[in-house]
Amino acid sequence: MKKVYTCFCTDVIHEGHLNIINEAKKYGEVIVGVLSDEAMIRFNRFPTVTFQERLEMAKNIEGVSRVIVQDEIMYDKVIEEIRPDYVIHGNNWETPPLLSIRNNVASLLAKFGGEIIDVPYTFNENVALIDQKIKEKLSMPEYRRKRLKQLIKLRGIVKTLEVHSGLTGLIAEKTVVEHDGEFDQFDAMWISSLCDSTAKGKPDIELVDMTSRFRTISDVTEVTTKPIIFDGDTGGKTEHLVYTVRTLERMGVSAIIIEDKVGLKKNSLFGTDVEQTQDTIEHFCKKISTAKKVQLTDDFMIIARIESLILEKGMEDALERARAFVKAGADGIMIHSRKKNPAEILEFCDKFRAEDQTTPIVVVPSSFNTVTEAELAQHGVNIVIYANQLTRSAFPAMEATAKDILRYHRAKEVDDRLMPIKKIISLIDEL
Ligand code: SPV
Ligand code: MG
Repeated sequence: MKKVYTCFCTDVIHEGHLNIINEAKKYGEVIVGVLSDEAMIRFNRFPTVTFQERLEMAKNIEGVSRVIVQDEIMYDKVIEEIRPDYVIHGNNWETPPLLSIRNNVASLLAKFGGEIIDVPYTFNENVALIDQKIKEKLSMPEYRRKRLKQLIKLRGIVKTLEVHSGLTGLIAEKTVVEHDGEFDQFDAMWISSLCDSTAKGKPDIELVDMTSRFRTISDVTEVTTKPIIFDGDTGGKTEHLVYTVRTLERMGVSAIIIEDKVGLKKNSLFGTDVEQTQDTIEHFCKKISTAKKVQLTDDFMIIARIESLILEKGMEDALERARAFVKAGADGIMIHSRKKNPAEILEFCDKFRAEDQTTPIVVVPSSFNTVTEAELAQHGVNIVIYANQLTRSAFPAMEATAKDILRYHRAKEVDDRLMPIKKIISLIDEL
């Protein structure tokens, strides 16, 4: 009997999937591959049901003879393993970005004369509603909040992009690329104090108050599903921080990062060019432990940010602080540097990992931007934050457009570099 293979990347079996199975049956024995959690997160969205449940769902479909695990988006391994006569898929893979998967399958099948069967993709109100319900579930605070911890376990490194509005949230949520045969997308979002302040035309000195920062979070949560890491600056007064933690948990935020500085906070990238005062170990530990005590869920993380390298206090000071902050209850350590070279960051990571193999490490490679995610992961980093690149790319683009309109007394000259209105509208979901 001929073998027909199809891969499922779904939390819900709907009529579209059943249609594929019914078509597949006409050609032979039907084998379904279920995409692993890791591959699904990279390619599509975070699963709302467990991998085991997805396997069971596929097994229970009438006419499916065998279910296997597909742990990569590309089909090389499964095709090698089962050598199917046919691979069947909805014809939505005839256009990018899915087209690269179809091309991958076509070239693999060509080696032994296998064939692709494209079936018309089922898209109707019912299917759209199912899709919308999954997104709604993912955006709920109780689901969103715990996802950062889940991602740290599932992802080699959690890729986090700065967002400061609904629109930038949508970019972090929806941008998927296919590059060199691999799909990728951001895992999480960073509500940067620098960019949240900059978007409001204000300096990054804890001037934009928490009520306003919460409003930014709310704008982002309205239109996204990915987990959020909040830049809590110094955390403010401990008596205030406890309220902030409660509010963030309630909003479905996954983590707050607080830095060990006191007094008027300035942006770390100024380093020692401006006056900045580091907190004492004792005082900051008390802040951490008090904040940990008020936390209500197990999902939320309080991450301690160490400014010793920024303030040129040395590696030993950074490590001593890391030990103390973890002991005080910190769920993670963020180590920062403004050097162009990642050497001191990597040295810290190696030394910290030699003593502590489990506490998550967070880094923000704004200055040391030559380092790759793979290198960071090799040195034990769990979360990488691209903290300000969206803002820094948007600002010069907007400024150049404003200048050209003034220069030419009309908008014609800038038109070529503008996104068509239709396209920007298509980014926004309608109910
Ligand atoms: C931010 O994005 O606001 C940060 C990171 O705190 S940095 O600007 O590098 O200090
Ligand atoms: Mg900040």
